Amino acid sequence: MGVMKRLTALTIGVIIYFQALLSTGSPGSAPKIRIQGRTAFAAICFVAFLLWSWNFLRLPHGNTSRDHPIDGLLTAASVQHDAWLQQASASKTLHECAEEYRRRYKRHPPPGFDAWYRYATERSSVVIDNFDNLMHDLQLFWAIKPAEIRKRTHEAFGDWNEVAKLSIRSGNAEIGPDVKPTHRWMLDGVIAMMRNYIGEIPDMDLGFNINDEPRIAIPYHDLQKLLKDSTSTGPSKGALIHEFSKDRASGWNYSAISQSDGPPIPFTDQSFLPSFHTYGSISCPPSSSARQSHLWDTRTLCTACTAPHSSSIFLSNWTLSASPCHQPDLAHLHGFYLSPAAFKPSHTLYPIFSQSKADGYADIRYPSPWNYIDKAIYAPSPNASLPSYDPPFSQKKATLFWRGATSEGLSRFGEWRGMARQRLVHLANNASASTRFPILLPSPNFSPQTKTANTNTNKESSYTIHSVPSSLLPTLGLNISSIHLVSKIDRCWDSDCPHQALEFGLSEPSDFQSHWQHKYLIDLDGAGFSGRFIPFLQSRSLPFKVAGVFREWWDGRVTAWKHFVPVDVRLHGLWSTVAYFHGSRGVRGVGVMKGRESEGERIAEEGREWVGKVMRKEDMEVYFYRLLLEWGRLTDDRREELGWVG
Ligand SMILES: *[C@@H]1O[C@H](CO)[C@@H](O)[C@H](O)[C@H]1NC(C)=O
Ligand SMILES: *[C@@H]1O[C@H](CO)[C@@H](O)[C@H](O)[C@H]1NC(C)=O
Ligand SMILES: *[C@@H]1O[C@H](CO)[C@@H](O)[C@H](O)[C@H]1NC(C)=O
Ligand SMILES: *[C@@H]1O[C@H](CO)[C@@H](O)[C@H](O)[C@H]1NC(C)=O
Ligand SMILES: CC(=O)N[C@H]1CO[C@H](CO)[C@@H](O)[C@@H]1O
Repeated sequence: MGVMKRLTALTIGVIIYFQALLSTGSPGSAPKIRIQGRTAFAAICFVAFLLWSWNFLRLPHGNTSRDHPIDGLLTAASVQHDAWLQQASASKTLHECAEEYRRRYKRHPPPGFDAWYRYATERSSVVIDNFDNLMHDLQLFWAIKPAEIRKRTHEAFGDWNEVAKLSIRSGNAEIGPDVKPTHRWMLDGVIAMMRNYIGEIPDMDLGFNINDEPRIAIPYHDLQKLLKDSTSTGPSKGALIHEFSKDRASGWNYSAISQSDGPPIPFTDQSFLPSFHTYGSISCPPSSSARQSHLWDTRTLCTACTAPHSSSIFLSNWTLSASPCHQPDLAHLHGFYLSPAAFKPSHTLYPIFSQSKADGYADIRYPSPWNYIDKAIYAPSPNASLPSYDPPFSQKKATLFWRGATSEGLSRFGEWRGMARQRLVHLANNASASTRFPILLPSPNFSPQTKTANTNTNKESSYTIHSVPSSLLPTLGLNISSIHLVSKIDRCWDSDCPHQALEFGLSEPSDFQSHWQHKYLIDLDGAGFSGRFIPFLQSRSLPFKVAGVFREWWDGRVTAWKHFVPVDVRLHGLWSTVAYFHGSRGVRGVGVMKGRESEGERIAEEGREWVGKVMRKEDMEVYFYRLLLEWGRLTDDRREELGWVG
């Protein structure tokens, strides 16, 4: 398998040039892919040749595999999901749940754990044991004294800092004075999410990141020290205090906190600057390829970057695909790393609550109010003759659908060429005829023609990666995408605006509820958390989620290949993934593949059912409630003695 993977990867690296978008052109030059005269002539001859005969495809350009790797990924995903569910929801009583907590996290549960448990079980929370995301996000703060955490919380507030203050005192929440009206919804959503249990939350202040982009990236050596200092060896044995300290409010009284000369400014403004090497990969080991290689040839696919999290050209490990450490090329593949639109980060561990973060960041994730207060909802019409109706999968249009804006980052010097959204739109609409895509199709020797001649076909039928020029995609039946930017080109300066408009063309905005007409929906993160992924999961359509860089509170609750289809941010396996579900008509009997529609429908339905169990508003409340209890303990001067033992 290892050898095969490597061979396949090598071949793909040589044959595809889909990343051409990001490697050509310089500021001011025409934004089209420039093809030199001779190359163009050769390309035309080449395509003509291909159209005349499918022979090219008969030459296996990659290695073959007996089964389609996605078959294996689907099976593995079911196993993975079952295992996850079992450990996430094992406890049946409060006592078991507390024991499991101690076993997992090597501490006693925080005060108020019993009330939290009641709240969660009354709302039928399936997930009762696994809050690893939350615990992971909070871990480092055990290395900092509570008074220091409170001081840093205070220092982080402010209009310029783009951190909004929320104070909880005696069961009431109050929004700080600096919050911009445009971001008030976020804090209103936060308060709504805690209103049922706010009486149980101890007095404290919280700092919410009003930007989409995460804020805190700790350099590797500092991170190792924090990790070392924060590790618990086991629940304390001594006498425990079962309630939060009574006088907590005074701990948040900042006039008592000594200040250095002038107000400290914890953040620096790094908007519009490349961020991968300064922040994105700074927490990776110095020996990792992300820290070592700064230059990248963007014309070729970095197969060393994809191999660890891929099976053939398909994404096989969702968790690992988020890690920047083995992916130096990410620096050029996402707007957040190329030129973030609003980015005020810090290398110091400030406590910042964010709606999502990139792997390696130390923000504290909480469920996005965007979803909680219905900023984007799944609300199909019950009337089957309206476009907002959500029909059964088989009755939907066979379309791979995406609409969005260029909001991933701000483009000044042609950075847009590397941004994932722009690359997707280019790939779907504007790939030059000679751009070739790797598509795994049945091997020529085992084409249906051969099969008819030789009815005794054995199970050896294998798949080969074919290098298919974009001009042949429609012939295969893969011209099913409807992928466009809408309204206007956002977040650009000077000539980067008209250049993008010229390259992409723009379509009319569409009603969010009209998504459900389509079988395949693409979700591609922009500047931060995805507002639409939960509605996509709720629908009967099949979400294709591009593994961009951001991860949210729910990571792990839904499983890639079980509840949604993951796609590598480089997009090199996109068409082959589409072909798996949609099938390929082939050319002259070669490359024919029956689409696994029923698998697509099954994933869509399983995702729909599952999201209704673990990503409901109630689940967001339960997650946030537990997060706030943990945070209450972390900021309590007597935190080492606090604990719930029952
Ligand atoms: C995926 O990657 C993670 C992180 O490296 C690892 O712990 C996990 O075992 C991997 N999963 C599979 C199925 O290989
Ligand atoms: C459904 O929508 C169609 C088209 O607008 C309309 O003619 C019809 O009356 C609607 N049916 C119901 C039950 O509302
Ligand atoms: C796309 O495929 C359909 C058949 O499914 C065909 O009729 C149509 O002409 C194709 N469109 C393009 C742009 O090739
Ligand atoms: C790219 O495709 C879009 C949509 O088909 C079109 O409007 C635009 O003009 C194309 N761009 C170029 C440079 O051909
Ligand atoms: C065409 C090709 O490269 N085939 C190779 C596929 O991989 C096996 C080993 O797994 C090699 O033996 C083949 O030569």
